[in-house]
Amino acid sequence: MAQLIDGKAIAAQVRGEIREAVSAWTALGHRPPCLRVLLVGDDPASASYVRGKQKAALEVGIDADTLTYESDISEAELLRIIDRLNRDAGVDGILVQLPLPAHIDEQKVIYALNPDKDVDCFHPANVGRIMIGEPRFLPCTPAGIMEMLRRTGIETRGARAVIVGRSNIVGKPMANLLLQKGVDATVTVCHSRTRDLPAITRQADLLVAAIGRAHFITADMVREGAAVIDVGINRVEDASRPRGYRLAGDVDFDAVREKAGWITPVPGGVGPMTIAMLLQNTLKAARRS
Ligand code: BQF
Repeated sequence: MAQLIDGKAIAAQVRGEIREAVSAWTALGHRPPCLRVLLVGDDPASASYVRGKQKAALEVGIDADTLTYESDISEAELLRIIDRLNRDAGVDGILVQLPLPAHIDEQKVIYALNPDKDVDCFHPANVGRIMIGEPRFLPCTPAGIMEMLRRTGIETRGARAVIVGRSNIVGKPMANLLLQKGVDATVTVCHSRTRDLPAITRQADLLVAAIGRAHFITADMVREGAAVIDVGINRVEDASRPRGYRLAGDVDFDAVREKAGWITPVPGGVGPMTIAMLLQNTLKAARRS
């Protein structure tokens, strides 16, 4: 039976430490770290994530505000807003909530961010810095997973890590962090075209599931005693819930927990750690400026 990795509790501890660090920073006479979140359109999931981020930021003493725009805002207008925030010395961190409406080129928006204020760590300059082992910011979800592993005492040195999913937000940066000197995992990245996926995932001491399909990782794909990290946030129909759905990860939790050594739940696993790392990046941005 796997040990549960309580991301919610670990994230609360990390937020407490950040709160102390923010307090020490302002005690030196600095203004509080300042985060501006840009939310475009009315996607309920995005709005909910943004509310959570702003609330968490305010609670640690970060000056956080969300700027919301109609879904028909032009790309040019959004770029002008980013340019204004880029040049505002009172703003440390800028987060553009993704996805953006189809008529806006996300890549163009990411390139427009001042890399010094890019607290999501999506700008190519920041992505490149991670690859060469000189990170400025760390990508929030992969960094949250690393912090969880460290605080749980899960060994990565020499471990066989298998990541399922190759997104720019999770899979690829996760591979890079696990490859860093001192972390020292041996990394395999799998995806939808991987041949005989179960044979590869069964080799994993550390399995990171970032596929985006509920219950995709089944018990037969997991090595006995492996650490299983579930990044998935999927809505599955559940008539017994008030909203008619519940959240499920990419891992078949009930079956896999019988076989794994450690496992993260959904909700309450990776998600809260992601938010804690956003706060850490914002504090980092303030200290650097
Ligand atoms: C939890 C996200 C897919 C697409 C865009 C806490 C979050 C989620 C879950 C959260 C996510 C997922 C975020 C829990 C931010 C993580 O208690 O389990 C927090 O807010 N996340 C996002 O901003 O955009 C996404 C997933």
